[in-house]
Amino acid sequence: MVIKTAEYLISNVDWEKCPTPDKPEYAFIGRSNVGKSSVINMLANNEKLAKTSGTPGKTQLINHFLINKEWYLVDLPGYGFAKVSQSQRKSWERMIEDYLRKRPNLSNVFVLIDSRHTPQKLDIDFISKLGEWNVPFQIIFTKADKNSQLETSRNVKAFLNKLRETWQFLPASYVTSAVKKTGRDQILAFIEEMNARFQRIA
Ligand SMILES: Nc1nc2c(ncn2[C@@H]2O[C@H](COP(=O)(O)OP(=O)(O)OP(=O)(O)O)[C@@H](O)[C@H]2O)c(=O)[nH]1
Ligand SMILES: [Mg+2]
Repeated sequence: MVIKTAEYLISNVDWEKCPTPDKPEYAFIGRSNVGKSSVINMLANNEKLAKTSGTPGKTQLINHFLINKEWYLVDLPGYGFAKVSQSQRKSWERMIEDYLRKRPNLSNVFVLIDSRHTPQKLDIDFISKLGEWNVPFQIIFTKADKNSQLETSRNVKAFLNKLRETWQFLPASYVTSAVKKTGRDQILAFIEEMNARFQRIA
């Protein structure tokens, strides 16, 4: 898919104030600093679209971007960021849960996992929640350029094996590097397919 236009639309704390749900939507979630905003920029081919930062906790709201005037990319705050108050964490969790469970045009959630690490309980638990909530998702392994291919594939395998302990069928997964633009074409191909499906249903 060719990206012709990518524009920032709006930031919200409230799912009900998000743009009219008349277009297919793809949200990106994962631990703080895992690379959500960077993957969005890679897909949109625009380094400046979503704000990235070396300091975790950069993205704090539900941010909508309109791509090719046809579909939405959504940047979400990360989970597992230690340096926030208990009450702020609770309100983020509520905001994200409401958004994920109630947004009617959410075609898929991409859960981002840092490919440099062995499986983390926080990520596995979050994925279990998505299952409980019946939210469709796929997995994006990030920052593959930071490790050797061998190390990356070892971590990817370990993570998927961990998921197999509780999931009968595994979702699709992608290995990405925002720096090298690895995985971009595969993710965009999936989005294109889902967009076509959305048009048929609508
Ligand atoms: N080498 C490398 N660095 C990356 C990659 N993706 C992200 N980064 C770096 O990781 C840091 C965090 O990236 P962000 O995209 O801001 O992460 P985020 O998940 O949006 O973070 P929060 O909004 O704080 O939750 C930044 O310094 C990025 O430049 C990648 O594929 N390769
Ligand atoms: Mg971010």
